[in-house]
Amino acid sequence: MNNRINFKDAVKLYERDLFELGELADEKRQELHGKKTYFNINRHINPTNVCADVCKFCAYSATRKNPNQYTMSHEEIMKIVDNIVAHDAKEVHIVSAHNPNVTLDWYLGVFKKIKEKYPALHVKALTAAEVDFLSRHHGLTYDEVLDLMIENGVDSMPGGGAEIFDEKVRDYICKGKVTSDQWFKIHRKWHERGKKSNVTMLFGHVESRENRIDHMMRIRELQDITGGFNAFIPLVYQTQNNYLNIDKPITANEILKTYAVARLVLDNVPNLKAYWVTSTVNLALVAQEFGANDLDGTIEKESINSAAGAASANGVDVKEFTGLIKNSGFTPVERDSVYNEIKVW
Ligand code: V47
Repeated sequence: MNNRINFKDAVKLYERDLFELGELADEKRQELHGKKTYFNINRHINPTNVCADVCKFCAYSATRKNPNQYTMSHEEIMKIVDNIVAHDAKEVHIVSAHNPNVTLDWYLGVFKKIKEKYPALHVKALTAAEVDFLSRHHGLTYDEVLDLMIENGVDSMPGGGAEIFDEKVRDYICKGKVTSDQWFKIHRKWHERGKKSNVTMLFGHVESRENRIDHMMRIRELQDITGGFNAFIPLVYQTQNNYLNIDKPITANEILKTYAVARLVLDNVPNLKAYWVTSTVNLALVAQEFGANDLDGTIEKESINSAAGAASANGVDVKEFTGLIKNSGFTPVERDSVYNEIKVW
């Protein structure tokens, strides 16, 4: 592509006035999606918080500041799934900590149970960090883990575990976890199997603007090759109950600039998700004018970010959510997990 934004110019975008930058990103957003804002009816399930890794930003892991360990049984998970299907959910998003005390079948067998009972329910599960953990812990190659995921009914992979790809920052915030190269290797292999995934970026902690741009550039590079990323999801760092000890939270101005810059730099990733869990619903609504065209979903329950202070423990009501999108001048469009449109609300 000829008029691609290079690293230096991307960093310079941050120096622009917020509203000027927003207009540029909005132009791109409108070109791609008009006034449509996508969301889905989904439920997050986090089946265990027992973790072998020690990420400094994490408040969810039970082995850190949270003494309340839990590991759900397949029956408990299925009960939740039965309930959400009865309430019209189209997607279940299953992400766990890295639990060394459970079997591989505990991780994978539940997907098979879900698929056998509800073939139409989309299973988005296992981050690249979990794939790497399962591969190390059970002596399997990435290929073997990914094939097992498909055999057991995983439809797509979430974008977690990306954090910040810069190796120095990564070493500081989550040493020992999946490396950046491994993260990309796993997603590349997944895309080569004809499958889709997302990609996140955890920002607003110790990283610099340059680190964020570097993160986006690495994503753009793989996307040029595979085209397998559906959405880019900047996750705003939540400050509570963890070991990073950031006393100055990121400003709304910098968050909105980051969405806008992402919309402009990631010219080959179709969707930019303002994940309301970490940005707040209010800022996610504003982000619609700064490049974001997706607000994730109703979620119902979420444990990872809410442990660190996000107000997401109980999700949002779909009527209220779509009403807010409409009142902010956009069209709420319910989508499935791979962005087929289901219903205009
Ligand atoms: O990878 C952990 C992040 C992620 C904190 O693919 C934190 O559709 C903020 O990946 N502050 C898991 N974030 C969530 C995730 C996700 C969420 C929504 C949609 C999708 C998708 C993926 O949560 C982890 C980590 O980066 N996280 N601690 C924290 N203190």
